[in-house]
Amino acid sequence: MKNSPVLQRAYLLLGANLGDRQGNILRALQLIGGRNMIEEISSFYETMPAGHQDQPWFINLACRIETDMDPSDLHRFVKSVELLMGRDDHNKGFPRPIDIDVLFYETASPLGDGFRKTYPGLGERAFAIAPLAEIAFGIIPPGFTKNVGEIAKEMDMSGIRRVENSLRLKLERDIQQENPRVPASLSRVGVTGLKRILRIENGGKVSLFYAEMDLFAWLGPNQAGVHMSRFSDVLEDLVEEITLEASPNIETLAGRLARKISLTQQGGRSEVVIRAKFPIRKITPISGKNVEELYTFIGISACAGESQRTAVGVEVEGMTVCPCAQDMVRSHSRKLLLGDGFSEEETDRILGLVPLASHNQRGRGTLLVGGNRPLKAEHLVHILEASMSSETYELLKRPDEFFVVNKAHKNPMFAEDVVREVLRNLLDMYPDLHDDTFVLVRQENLESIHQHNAFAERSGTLKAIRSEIKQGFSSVEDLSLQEWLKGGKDR
Ligand code: PH2
Ligand code: MG
Repeated sequence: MKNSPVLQRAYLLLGANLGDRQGNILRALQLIGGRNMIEEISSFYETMPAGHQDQPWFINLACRIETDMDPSDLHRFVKSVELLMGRDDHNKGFPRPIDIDVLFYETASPLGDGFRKTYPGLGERAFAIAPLAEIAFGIIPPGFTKNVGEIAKEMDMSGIRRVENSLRLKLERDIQQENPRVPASLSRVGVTGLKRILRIENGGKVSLFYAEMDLFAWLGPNQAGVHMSRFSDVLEDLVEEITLEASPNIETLAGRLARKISLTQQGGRSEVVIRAKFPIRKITPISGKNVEELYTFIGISACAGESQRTAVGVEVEGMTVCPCAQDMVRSHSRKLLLGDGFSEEETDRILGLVPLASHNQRGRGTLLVGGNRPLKAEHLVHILEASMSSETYELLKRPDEFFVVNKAHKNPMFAEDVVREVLRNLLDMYPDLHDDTFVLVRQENLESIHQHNAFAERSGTLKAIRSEIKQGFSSVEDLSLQEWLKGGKDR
């Protein structure tokens, strides 16, 4: 196929009056889109057959494509789609599962007049002009002096009906509003793993981020499902908001979504969790290379009527070295050194100088902070990284690798140690965080000598955590994230 070096805009008309007419047109669009960019499509139109009247009504639809094919190639291509869809070309002018016509090319081409021809009879065919007017209102087809909109206005449209909400079914009853067979309320109902691209605005600049989100509502004992028509409306609205409107950060976005869900569920409880990937620039420790690492930022918000609670957090991977294995290595080395004739004093000096082996692993840390004082997720990343045996890097030159291994082995930590270190670092770096602030710290070490992971977690208010760390009081309070989210009074 000889392809034009420039992309051309062309308009096509699709028609079907046999079989699943809309289905056939959608299938044809799929096939056309496999070789061309489909830029816009019209609604479906149900149209009276022109020409032979004794055949079923057609469904017609117009589309604009961007193509690198010249008119004769495009013509051959659309015929091949028709054949692929099972059309036999013997009974021209009679019922067919699909018919595709190239109406005209929009742009004048440097490649000659071949591009400036219009489908014969376009000016008399209401079934083509009606859908075309939707997507090419102001365009003057080659050979015409009026634009498509003007042609449409002067045309008899009596045999043309736009298909309304063609793919929607009218619900006879709202099944979700009926009483459930078992009248138990459900704590959380909704969708999980919804994938979206977020727009985050920072300093006037909008950036795109990949995110996954979970959206929930509480369900009363007399409701079979979340108010379904409304909940799907919510989700559609949410999608709009998420994909089109920029937010300053993900916790603000989570807060907005939670409020919206709650409103549409008559002020009932809602919860939104967003996990998005954000890049942060780092510099490798020795070679000083600029690298970009991906971190997971977390925004969580729960709403019930007027009350709302929102938390921001991060999930960060770093490295931990096992203190207890290192201790055994130290004892073993001590025995070897003493056995080889080194004195007690020399042995202690040596063991204090040289790095000691242990097993090490990737540690996955989570830090969530909830309350009225917004912290920046970027900062929480550094608190977590600073609280493990060593941070890790996606790209490491040899000397950097040594630095990381050596640093980690000088700083062995259990999962429990990491959680406590994070708490202390957070309190030290943000001394003026309010006592009501909620904190969750979790560390999961992906053990290299086991198949299982080591786990540690603390959640609660800073008031309780402070009183333990600063005053040595053992706290009875141990508040889970879910409990904290539910108890929201502050907005
Ligand atoms: N196509 C024809 C003949 N008649 N009538 C309607 N309503 N729609 C068509 O697409 C159509 C037609 C020849 O291709
Ligand atoms: Mg035709």
